[in-house]
Amino acid sequence: EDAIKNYENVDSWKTIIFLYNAALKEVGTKLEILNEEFQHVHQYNPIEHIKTRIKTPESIVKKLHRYGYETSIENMVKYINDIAGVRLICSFTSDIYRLAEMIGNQDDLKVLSIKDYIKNPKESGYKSYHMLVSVPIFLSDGPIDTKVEIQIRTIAMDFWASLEHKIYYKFEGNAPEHISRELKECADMVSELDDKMLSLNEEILTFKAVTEELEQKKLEQ
Ligand code: 0O2
Repeated sequence: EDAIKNYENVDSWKTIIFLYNAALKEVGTKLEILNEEFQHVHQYNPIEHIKTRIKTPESIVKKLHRYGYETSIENMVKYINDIAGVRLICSFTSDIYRLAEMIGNQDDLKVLSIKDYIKNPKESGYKSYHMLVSVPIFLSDGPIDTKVEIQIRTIAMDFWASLEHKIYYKFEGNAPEHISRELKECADMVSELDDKMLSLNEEILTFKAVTEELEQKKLEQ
């Protein structure tokens, strides 16, 4: 309710784009800093890379239409949650949950909703962790809470999602049965790959920790 009230002054497409761009910058910078801090403390980057995007006007109008709403600034702001989108690509599934926790702990971000499509994948096989947050954008006459959708996924999940997205659009949502089936098989392979990479990495980390401990002991002798 509050967030919607804050948008009362938002009356033009230009203002909307300005606001959502500002929100993308805020959240993008925030995540970069968290990633750098993590590197500084743990010598490890949970984020492989960050992508940001503003949804195109065509895509916004299409989504409003799909939801059964008329095209208006008010409806856009109210019903389209992913006008501003940040995608965080990680190496391992464990990074996703680590990042989600870090984001949840930021006092200036309000987590509005979470969709865990990793624990509960979509029909299509889609996997990703979605967080809808709002960030206050401080304008000259006060702050405006602005929504940003954060999608967190592994490199493998991202590879799958971008291919599936292309195919989905090519066939306008009606891909031949065998393509959907094979895409689902690929989604299972992606999960298997992610699980294997994670356990391999854990083994490497344990090995590294043991070797370092031995080295340390040798030095102390
Ligand atoms: P596009 O073309 O990527 O922009 P909401 O109103 O937010 O509650 P919504 O938007 O369906 O409902 O939320 P959800 O489920 O979090 O999905 C938002 C976005 O996730 C989608 O945006 C896609 O980018 C991505 N996504 C969801 N399901 C799939 C899928 O099956 N395959 C792929 N490749 N991506 C998916 P848009 O606006 O639907 O599409």
